[in-house]
Amino acid sequence: MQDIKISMIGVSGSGKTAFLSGICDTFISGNIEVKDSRNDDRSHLFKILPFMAENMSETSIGDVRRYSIRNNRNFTSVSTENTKKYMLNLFDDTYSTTEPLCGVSFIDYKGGFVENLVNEKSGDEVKDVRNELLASNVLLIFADAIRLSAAETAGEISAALGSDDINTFFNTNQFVNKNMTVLFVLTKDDAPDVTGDSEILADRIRHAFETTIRIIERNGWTYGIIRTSAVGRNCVDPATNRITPDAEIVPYGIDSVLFYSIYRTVSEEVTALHLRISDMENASMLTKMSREYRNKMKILKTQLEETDLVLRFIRIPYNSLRVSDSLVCEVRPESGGISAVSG
Ligand SMILES: Nc1nc2c(ncn2[C@@H]2O[C@H](COP(=O)(O)OP(=O)(O)OP(=O)(O)O)[C@@H](O)[C@H]2O)c(=O)[nH]1
Ligand SMILES: [Mg+2]
Repeated sequence: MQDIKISMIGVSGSGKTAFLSGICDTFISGNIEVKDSRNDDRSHLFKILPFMAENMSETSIGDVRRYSIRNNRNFTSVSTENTKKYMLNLFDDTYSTTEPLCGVSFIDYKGGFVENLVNEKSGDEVKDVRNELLASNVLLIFADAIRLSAAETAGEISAALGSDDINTFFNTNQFVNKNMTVLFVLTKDDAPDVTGDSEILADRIRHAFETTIRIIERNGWTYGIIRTSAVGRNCVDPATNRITPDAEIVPYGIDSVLFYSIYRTVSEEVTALHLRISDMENASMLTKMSREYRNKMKILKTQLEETDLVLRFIRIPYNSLRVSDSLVCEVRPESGGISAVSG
C-alpha cells in the first residue's frame, strides 16, 4: 500500500506543529494500547517510527521527535517557516514487529500558505504545494478552539478559522476523481476557556466553512469534527502559556485523528479496488484471455488482499471508544446525515 498522505492546513498559531508534537508524544515517546473486544480482548500496541527518506525534492523532510513536548517541556512557539513533510511508519505489534502496518506522511504547511495558494502567486513552490494538497488522502483543517470559543461575530469566527481563504481554495480547485476525507481538528481543547459544548463549536465551523462543506458533499466525501489537545489537561499555565513544571503530558484526540484518517483512506481504497476488479471482470472473453489482463488482475487481487488485511487491523483502534469519544460529528455521503455525535 502507498503512504497515506495527510495535509495539515490552518491559520498561523492554530496548532499544526504542536499537533505533530502530540503525534510524537503519543506514538513515539509513548504508545497506544487498544484491546480487541471481538478477539479475547487481545491487546494491540501501536507505535510509530519516523521514516528517514534519502532525498526529497519539493518539500523538505522533518523529524517530529524534535518537537516532543514531553522531552523538552516547551511549546515551539516559532512560526513554521517552510512547508515540511514528516514520514512515519505505524506499527501494530500483533500485525508484525518488523513490518509497519502502513506508512503515513504528514505535510505541515506554514500558516500563511493558504493565502498564497488563493492569491495565484504561482511560484514553483506554490504549485508543488497545491499539487500535494490536491493529491492528499486526508486534509486536516486546524481550528484553534480557544479563538473559536472567544469569537463573538461572524467576522471574528472566520478570522479565527481562516475560512475565507480555505473556502476560496476549495471553490477554485478541481478535485476530479479524487477521494478525500476532511477533518476539522479543534486544537487546544485542554484550555479552560474553551466551551465544553461541542455543538456550539461545530455550528460555528459548519457555518464558516459552508462553501467548503458544500464541495465536500458534492464530491461525495466524508468529513468530521474532532477535539484534540497536544498536551492534555492541566498542563498549561493560562497566564504564561507555559507548560507547568511537573505536569504530566498526556495528549488526547491525536491518536483518534490518526486512526480515523487511516481507516477512512484504507476502507475507501478497498472499495475502489473491488470496483476496479469487478469492472475488469465485465470485460469480453477475448480480453480476459490476454496475458496483460491476467497480470493486471493478479496485481489488483494481491493489492486487495494486502489492503484488506491492513483494514482488518486498523478497524480495531477505529472502533474503539477513543475515536468516538473525541469525534464531535461525522457526515458521510451514504448516510446523508450526522452519524455520530458525542460530547
Ligand atoms: N493549551 C494549548 N495550547 C496549544 C496547544 N497546541 C498549540 N498551543 C499553543 O499555540 C501556539 C501555536 O501553535 P503552533 O503549533 O506553533 O501553530 P502552527 O499552526 O504550527 O502555526 P504556524 O507554524 O505559524 O502556521 C503554541 O505555541 C502554543 O502556545 C494545545 O494543545 N493546548
Ligand atoms: Mg507551525
